[in-house]
Amino acid sequence: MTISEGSLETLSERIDSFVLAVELEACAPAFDRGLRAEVLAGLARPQKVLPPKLFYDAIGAALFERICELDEYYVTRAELSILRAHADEIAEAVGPRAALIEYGSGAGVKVRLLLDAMSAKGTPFGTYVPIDISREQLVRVASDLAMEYPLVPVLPVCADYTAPLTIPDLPEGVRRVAFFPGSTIGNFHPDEAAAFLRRVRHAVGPDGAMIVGVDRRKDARVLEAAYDDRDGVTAAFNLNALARLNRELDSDFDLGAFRHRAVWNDGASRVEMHLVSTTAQRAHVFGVTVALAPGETIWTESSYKYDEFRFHRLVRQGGFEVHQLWTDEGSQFWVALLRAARSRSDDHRVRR
Ligand code: AVI
Repeated sequence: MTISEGSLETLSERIDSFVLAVELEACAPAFDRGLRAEVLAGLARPQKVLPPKLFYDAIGAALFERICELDEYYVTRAELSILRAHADEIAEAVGPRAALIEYGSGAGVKVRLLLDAMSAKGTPFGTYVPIDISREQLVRVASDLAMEYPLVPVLPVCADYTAPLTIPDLPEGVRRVAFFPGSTIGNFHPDEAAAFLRRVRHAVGPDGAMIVGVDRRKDARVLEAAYDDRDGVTAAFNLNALARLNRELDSDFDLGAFRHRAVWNDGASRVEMHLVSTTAQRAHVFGVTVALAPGETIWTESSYKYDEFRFHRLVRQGGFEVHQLWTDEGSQFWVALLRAARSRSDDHRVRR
């Protein structure tokens, strides 16, 4: 389905069309076979690991919203302050009639700042393509946005963006700009982050760009407090990974026999979250027995923090170039504008 700026549809036609677009995408069930296999393989490793995407069921998403409001968790505030302060320049970087593709659109709060700035400047809109794994939220947010911004065609895609995915057909010649706020790039290990950026680079093409939120390296105490808050919200968020396995994967973890740990690993430049077993215990996951010794941990998340050297290296590996870095007053965070670097396959495309 292609919706161009010139196609004059009524709002209800447009809402029907994007609901249809969501319906047409095969959206994975909560626990598909792939995730189940990933969980079992992770729990069989010498250092037990669980994939961080486990956090985000409805309970985890609500806990994450509370994290974003915590005093200790500066990340969301810092990024929002940059997006607000530089919305005009960022909107200009997106440019007229560009397709804005948001990876992990969530509640759609941040894209509104860009759309508002574009409206204020009179920049003609292109298509907005929100990608999210949560079908319910995607449909709700897409319909809200279509009503709030009737000139913006919305083409939602229900998919797990950590895996390869297909972007819907867009009008020929339209510039594509990926939007990936929230510093979720930090939840990928660097080689995964580079592979993700390469997929995005492929999706946006040789004239494309990317706007990405990146958390910066800083004092270890600030970082550890951000991931181990006084109110225990992050601890509950972490434990929800096991609670979810109990709810959805026929597991029997004793949630009272784990505690939350967040630790800064300076050499690897990441905050690690673990669940520490406080006792010798056995749990059963989908019929498989998992034994834990006292003090043994399940590593549930990494949150990488970047300095300029590390970030430029990652961006190069991902097939982009850093064009601009905006930061906040406290220099805690960056919103980066990346431009596609030339690649050999582009040359090939040009020659053809
Ligand atoms: C989603 N992501 C960027 C968050 C982060 O900061 O790494 C997830 C999170 N984990 C604990 N607190 C927040």
